[in-house]
Amino acid sequence: MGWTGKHSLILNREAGSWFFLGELLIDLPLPVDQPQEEQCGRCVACITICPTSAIVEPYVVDARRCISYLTIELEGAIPEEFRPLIGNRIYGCDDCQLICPWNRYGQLTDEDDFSPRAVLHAPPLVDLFKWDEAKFLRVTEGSAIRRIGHLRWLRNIAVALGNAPWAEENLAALQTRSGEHTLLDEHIEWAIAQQIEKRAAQAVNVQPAKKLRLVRAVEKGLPRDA
Ligand code: B12
Ligand code: SF4
Ligand code: SF4
Repeated sequence: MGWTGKHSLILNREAGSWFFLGELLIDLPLPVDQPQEEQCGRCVACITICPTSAIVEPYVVDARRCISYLTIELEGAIPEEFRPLIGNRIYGCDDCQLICPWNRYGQLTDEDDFSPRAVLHAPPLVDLFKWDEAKFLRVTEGSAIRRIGHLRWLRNIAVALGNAPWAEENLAALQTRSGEHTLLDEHIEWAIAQQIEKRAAQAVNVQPAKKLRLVRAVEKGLPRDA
């Protein structure tokens, strides 16, 4: 089927890593195929691009550092050291796959359910933060996002708002949800402090080098996903 890439995901020559792994239990005697050779070679792009240095050595991911774990699986507070590194990723992360040269060969599926939903395609964070639970459940019906629930959804957006460039509307949005839940409050307070700090410094939004490199790689190698 493929080989294990240094990011620990399975890579296939034709599909890269953009596929789901599934399992069928059947009683038909199928021919046994040959294992594929490792074809990462000397590339270490996934390791160096990872925003939180979660790929601690080739083929080894420290799940506790992975943004996918922090934004999807973790139920409690996101450790403070990772919050600034999460940027605006509010549900999972694909950076180690976006940088991978093998994903240039992946084809788009005809399955409509895998296409971005219009309402979730690059909406402003402040709009997402306004959704009440009923709207969150309605919009994410049939999507994996629904699994994290409204509270974790708001927690993640609060962190992203804290990481956003200074804007009065970001601060206002954060303040409107203050006092709703202790876990959310902890992240809102952190985010408000970030926003106020940026306002005070009148900071210019300097994009971190890793982010600029990833944007260049996606524009060149994966223009479809740019
Ligand atoms: C736990 C998990 C995570 C954790 C930990 C990931 C990690 N790298 O350790 C977290 C939350 C961090 C995570 C993140 C992501 N994940 Co994930 N995750 C899983 C999940 C649910 C279970 C994997 C697992 O640990 N199983 C338990 C172990 C014990 O079993 P195993 O891995 O199958 O290994 C067995 C055999 O393969 C074999 N084996 C494995 N290694 C070796 C080595 C030797 C020497 C031997 C002899 C045997 C052997 O023995 C093991 C025991 O039976 C799988 C889905 C699934 N059900 O498998 C998806 C899965 C691995 N994730 C997937 C994806 C896409 C992601 C993300 C990109 C999600 C995102 N967009 O945010 C990120 C990528 C992060 C990364 N670089 O790994 C895909 C990978 C697709 C692919 N092409 O490989 C999977 C397969 C889901 C799917 N069905 O498509 N994930
Ligand atoms: S999914 Fe993101 S945070 Fe997790 S290992 Fe890949 S690049 Fe790192
Ligand atoms: S980015 Fe490079 S090292 Fe990482 S999985 Fe892809 S080919 Fe392998």
